[in-house]
Order: sequence, then C-alpha cells, then structure tokens
Amino acid sequence: MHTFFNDRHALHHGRHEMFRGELVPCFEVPARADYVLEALRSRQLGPIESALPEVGLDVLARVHAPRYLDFLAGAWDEWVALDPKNAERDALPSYWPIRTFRSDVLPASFPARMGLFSFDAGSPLTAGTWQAARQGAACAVAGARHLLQGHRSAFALTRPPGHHAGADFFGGYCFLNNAAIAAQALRDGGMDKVAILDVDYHHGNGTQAIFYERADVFFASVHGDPHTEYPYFLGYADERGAAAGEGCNLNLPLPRGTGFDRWREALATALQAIAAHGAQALVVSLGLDTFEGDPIAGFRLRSADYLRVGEALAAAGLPTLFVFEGGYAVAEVGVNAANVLEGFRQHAG
Ligand code: Q9C
Ligand code: ZN
Repeated sequence: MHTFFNDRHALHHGRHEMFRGELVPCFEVPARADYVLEALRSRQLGPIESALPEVGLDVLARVHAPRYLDFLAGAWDEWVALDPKNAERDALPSYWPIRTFRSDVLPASFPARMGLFSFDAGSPLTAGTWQAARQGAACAVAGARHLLQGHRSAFALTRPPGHHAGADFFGGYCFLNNAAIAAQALRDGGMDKVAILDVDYHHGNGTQAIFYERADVFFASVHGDPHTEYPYFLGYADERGAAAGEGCNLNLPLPRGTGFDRWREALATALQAIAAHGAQALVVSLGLDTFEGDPIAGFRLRSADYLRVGEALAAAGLPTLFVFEGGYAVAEVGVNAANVLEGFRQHAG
C-alpha cells in the first residue's frame, strides 16, 4: 500500500490544552505520526511518499468556508500582534457565540473570532498549525488522486487530525477536515458516490455536518456514545441525514467499555449500509483511540484486533483511502495502525 506522508506535521506542536480548568500537556503530539511512520517502515508496508503536490485554496474551499480559511491562514500573526509574548504561548479560545448570539457578523477582535470559529478549548493553535494542516490536506488529496488513478488503496499519514473540523470551525485537535477534503476530491475526480467510514473513538461531528444534507457522500461512524463521550453534542443514533441526504448518515454509538466483539458487529453494520448505498470508493477516518490503552478514550480493542479490522475493511471490496485521525497511546499507535493496513493488504487480493 502506498503511504502519503505529511512531513511538515511537526510544525503543529501544541503545548497545552484546557482540561477541567487546567492547562495540561497535549495528547495530540508529533511523536504519534513518527511512531506510525516507523512501524510502516519496519514492517515494509509499501512506499512512503512525502513529496506531495501542493493543493490550492480552491480545493480546501470545496469543503471549508472562505472566511474560515482566511482566519486560519492569518491566525498566528494576529495572535502574536495582540502581545509579542504570545509568540511563546499557544492560542486557545475563551468566548463562544452560543445560542442567541450572532455568528453572521465577523468580529474585528481576534479572540472573538477564535471563538466564532471553534467549539472547544482543547485545540491549541500554534505558529505552524496552518502550514501543517495545509500540507495534511495535500496529503489526503494525494491519497484520493492515487485511488482515482485506479489503485486499490492508499494511506494518508498526517496530523493534526481532521474529523472534528467542520466547514467553518476547528476543535477536537482538528483544523482542516482531511477525510472530507479527500472525499470531495474523489467526487470532483468523477466518482459519483463515496462513503466515509469513521472508526475513531470520537464521533466525527465535522465530517457528518459537512455532508449531512448530501446523498453523494454517505457517512457512517462507530464511536463512544455522546451521552457520555466527547464531542457530546452530536453523534446520536437518530441523526440520519437531512434534505437530499436523508438516510445517508449512520451513527452507531457504543457504551464506554465496549470490547472488540461488540465493536466489530457495529463495523459490519456500517459496512452493510455502505454497500447498500452503492459507494464507488471508501474513505476510512482511521482513529486508533479505540485501543484499550488509550489515555483519553474508553473502548477495549487490542493490538491484534486491528488485523481483523483491516480484514473486514478489505472484504468491502472498495478502493479505500485510510486517513489517520486520533490515537493517543503513543508507543502503540504505530503497531495498531500498521496492523490495520497489514490486515487489509493480506485480504485485499
Ligand atoms: N483531555 C481526536 O481523536 N478532549 N480528537 C478530550 C481529554 C477532546 C479527540 C479530553 C478529544 C478530541 C481526533
Ligand atoms: Zn478520537
């Protein structure tokens, strides 16, 4: 399998996230991608390419709002302009336009725009966030183009992750929605129907929202029940899509503590729905935070289970792009990701 690697990922390196009233060290760290890269190399899972064609803003704007992209592109400079000492601190939002506030007016205040374009205080924006995220989108698009050329599979190895980012907001460590950008690139490259399967522990609220009213991109997700799990405010089973997208969204929330037997049944349900939709290609939002050792999640998958996950995904028989998302058990995330890809390769025929 071909891997497309974002070799600028470490330009995004948050120091702290707000957690229960305290600034705590970030879970989403550059070492995550380095461990995956190392595992791919040592297990010889195929060529790794990091010379990726740049993607224009027009490609990002197929998914993201122009005013959000403008904001992200200039955010770090605006943050430092507030106070030169900010160069040593991450930017985090503190004010949000929740119900009854206006979101149509673009405030001149940078802290106000930080809140307008975000939904949590756990996603630090740093000096290199925009560059890293842009290269991440290029990485996802390179993977999509690989499938459009007729290849069976590809892996977009990038961070920061993407599936929590919506058309015009960041959150959950995500800034640009790599999986959504890739799915859109597949559509624009001539595939009529695409499916996104999100197996990250956390519901992919951003991806769901982007495609919620569309029938051309089916979204299915297996994740921790939002009654108790982040992102809390989306990901319930009764969210089935709207307007033209009615019936094109499938959420399979599972309780904290769920192990592989029950999880793989939900995966099979998701894959059946994807087959019924008639998708021509599959984008997998590959979060590995379903692992039993993950520090911020609650499922109990073991390393060997990920071989079976790859096998089940291969059995779907679709051209498949894997896009790296969460997974915070840093020392094990490489083995777990490589296991998915190896299970896929062994059964992809
Ligand atoms: N201090 C992804 O997996 N915070 N994002 C949870 C931990 C948010 C996860 C609390 C978790 C976001 C891509
Ligand atoms: Zn996650």
